[in-house]
Amino acid sequence: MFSRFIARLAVLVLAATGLVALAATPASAALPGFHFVDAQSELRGSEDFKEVVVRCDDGEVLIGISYLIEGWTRSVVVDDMTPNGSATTQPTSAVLTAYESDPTSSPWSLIGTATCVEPLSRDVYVLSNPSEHNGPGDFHSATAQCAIADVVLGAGYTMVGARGGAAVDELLPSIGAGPGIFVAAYQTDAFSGDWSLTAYAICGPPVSGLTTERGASENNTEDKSAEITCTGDRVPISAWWNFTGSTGDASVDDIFTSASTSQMVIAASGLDPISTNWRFDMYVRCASR
Ligand SMILES: [Ca+2]
Ligand SMILES: [Ca+2]
Ligand SMILES: [Ca+2]
Repeated sequence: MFSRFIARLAVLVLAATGLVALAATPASAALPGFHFVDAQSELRGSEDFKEVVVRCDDGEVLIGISYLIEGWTRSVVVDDMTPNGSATTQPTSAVLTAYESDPTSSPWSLIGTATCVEPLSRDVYVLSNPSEHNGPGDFHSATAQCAIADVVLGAGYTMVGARGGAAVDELLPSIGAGPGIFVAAYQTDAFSGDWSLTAYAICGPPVSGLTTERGASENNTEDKSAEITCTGDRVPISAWWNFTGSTGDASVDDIFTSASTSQMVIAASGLDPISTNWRFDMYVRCASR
């Protein structure tokens, strides 16, 4: 009698545990529903400006932004990769724009990619901050910080007034107090007008397996790429870079994302011929799927 009772109790407990586990599965998964969404600019000719909006599916949250310039890349710069969302609204889409840094008659287009997941254990939010110095100048930089208990999942930036005249030299996790994003841009060719740069940090709760992996490209005068593979069951959610030696003469053409290979590739090219060696460091945010 007693043993039958225990056995029955055990079955009931198992059943209850099973129900709890089933109900908890979406929230406890590291990155529930993780996938990439791509969208291509409608304009794909030689127009000097392209824009594309990339949206996560209904009910999903955006945690990372990347892009690919298709076609002619040597004189194209991505001017904006701006998430929507705010300190109180979860991001769900991003606007990407690109300009020709020098006129070309070659066709090109812009493909934006969003890293999308189902809602995490706490809300994802976006904090932004403009550069301290907005106006003329060769160089602008900006930092956006997340709350100390949270982590940076992704990043974005917006330039105003450069219109192809400036390229992002660094977009990487900030070094300093708390999690954040640092972005810096140089003029590609000197211009006298006012321009500004704003940093966006896509912030959220710590997710399991989260690391920042680091790699580096070769150091030479050629166009180049570098790749980082996330280890184990982990996937890349965002990729960042830091050029050395190019000071606005090189820019990132592509941030390839591949969920199947867990790899991210960054490809960069000279906007104008560069006669001295240049390179970039690469950073990828990896997290358990
Ligand atoms: Ca053109
Ligand atoms: Ca812009
Ligand atoms: Ca140029």
